[in-house]
Amino acid sequence: MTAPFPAPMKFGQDEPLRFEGEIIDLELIEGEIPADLEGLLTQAVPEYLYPPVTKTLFPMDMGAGGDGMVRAFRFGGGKVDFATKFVKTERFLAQRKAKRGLFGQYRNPYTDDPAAAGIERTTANTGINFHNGVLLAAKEDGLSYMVNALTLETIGKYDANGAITSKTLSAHVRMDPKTGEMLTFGYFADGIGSKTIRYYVVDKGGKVTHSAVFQAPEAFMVHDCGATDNYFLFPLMQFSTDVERIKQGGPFYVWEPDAPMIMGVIPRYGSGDQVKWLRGPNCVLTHTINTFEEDGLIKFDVLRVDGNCFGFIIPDLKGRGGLFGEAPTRLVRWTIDPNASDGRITEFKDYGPVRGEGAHIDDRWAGRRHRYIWLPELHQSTAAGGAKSPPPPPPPPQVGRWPGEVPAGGGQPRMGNEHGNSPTMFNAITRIDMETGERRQWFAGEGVNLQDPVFCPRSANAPEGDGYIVGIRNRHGVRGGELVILEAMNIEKGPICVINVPVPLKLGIHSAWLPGYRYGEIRA
Ligand code: V55
Ligand code: FE
Repeated sequence: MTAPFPAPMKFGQDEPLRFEGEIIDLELIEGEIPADLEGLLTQAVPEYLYPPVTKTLFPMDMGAGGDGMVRAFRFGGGKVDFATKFVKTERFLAQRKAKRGLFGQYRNPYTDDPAAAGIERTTANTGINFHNGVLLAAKEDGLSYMVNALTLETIGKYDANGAITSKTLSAHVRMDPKTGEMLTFGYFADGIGSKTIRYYVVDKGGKVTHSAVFQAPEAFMVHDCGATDNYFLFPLMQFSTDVERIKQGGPFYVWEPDAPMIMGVIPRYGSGDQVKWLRGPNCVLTHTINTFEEDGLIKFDVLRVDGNCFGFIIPDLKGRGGLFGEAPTRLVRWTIDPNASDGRITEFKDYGPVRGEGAHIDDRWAGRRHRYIWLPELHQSTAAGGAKSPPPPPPPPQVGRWPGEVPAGGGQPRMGNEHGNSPTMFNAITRIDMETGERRQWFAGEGVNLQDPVFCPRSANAPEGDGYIVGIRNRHGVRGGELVILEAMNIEKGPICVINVPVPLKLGIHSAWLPGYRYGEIRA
């Protein structure tokens, strides 16, 4: 039997489940599954096979440390099937064989059991992307794993037949819908805290056709990226690591509140000596929404956070964190001049305040001017201080040597928001028209959480935005979930279909949609 999971890891939606399985033909609760909704919704989900071997826990251990699972819903013919399977990483296989936990804190090999020495510890729990016929399940601290999109069986580690020499590969990549290329990179590419970035262009058939290596100005997190016809962009996020600190059991990342925004720009097929590091104001950029070029200038749509966007999982060294959605956040379109002589970024169009993260576009518009975005948000009435805001939970005990650390035996982790341990990150979704600024929102209701909903085009050639939004809805205190389907252009009308998923659906990370018209590309 497994050692017990630490008490703080067992709240509500976070409870360890550890099951693999499938449900054929889910039950309809309301409405009808549109006959033209055909494709595969996939999501990367952290789910510890065994509890981490650590006496203390950080919020990152709780939210981002688990073994990777791939969760999938396959739509077609007015029906939907469900499946969930662990990615069979080296780490997973070693623990399954040992029948116990071998790995310690989030991205911290110095806290592992001696029996874990030499075993690749990356979890494939963050990003999911489809390229060259396979799903790539990724965690940015190691190589990605290839997963069969039909069976969810793990194929093996992904290094493009040895062409990828980086030790790490990002969870966020960029796909070029025009060429079928995947543009990807690894940071900390030569080890934890290294400034080395390795950048790769992989063609439609899986061959690495270009690569570059260079040094970043700071050893910061490079969680996401951007691509246009002629450039690739590396926005640094102001979170730093320190090998000495993690050797002592400290948190992997801390926020650097005084560092400016730093954006790397390299010609798409450029060499390492052509990379430029442009500086912007003191703000943090979250996930890339889209990037494109006009008149030689790069447009970069992203949320701008004047504060710590990850305060709920990464405090600064003084322990200053923040609740989810607390730091002032605005939707902006930056203008970036890749030839700017002063190396500065100052200009942006401001679309106003938002309380969300992880917007999706119609992916067919990646890299060119798009009109619509769909942004998961925390509805104003339920936000901190809002009319329907429940009383905040008691403050977490300040124990341990490091900000955010709690004993594995008890106490309350510093994660989530005013709703406490089963975090409502999003309970609304907003469609924003980037031409007119118009916003339309659907509020999913009290006591629910929406997980990373994605856009699904109606057909290969449908106009931009013509299709559906599909997402998972959790209800606090209910050990099960639902799929909700909305008309993408009319989300304010609410779901046209609700589907019962009679098993708990713990909080996953990123989702992706593989349209049915691309099924022919799937490789076994
Ligand atoms: C994020 C998530 C991670 C991670 C680093 O979305 C950053 C932010 C789920 O893991 O390791
Ligand atoms: Fe991410």
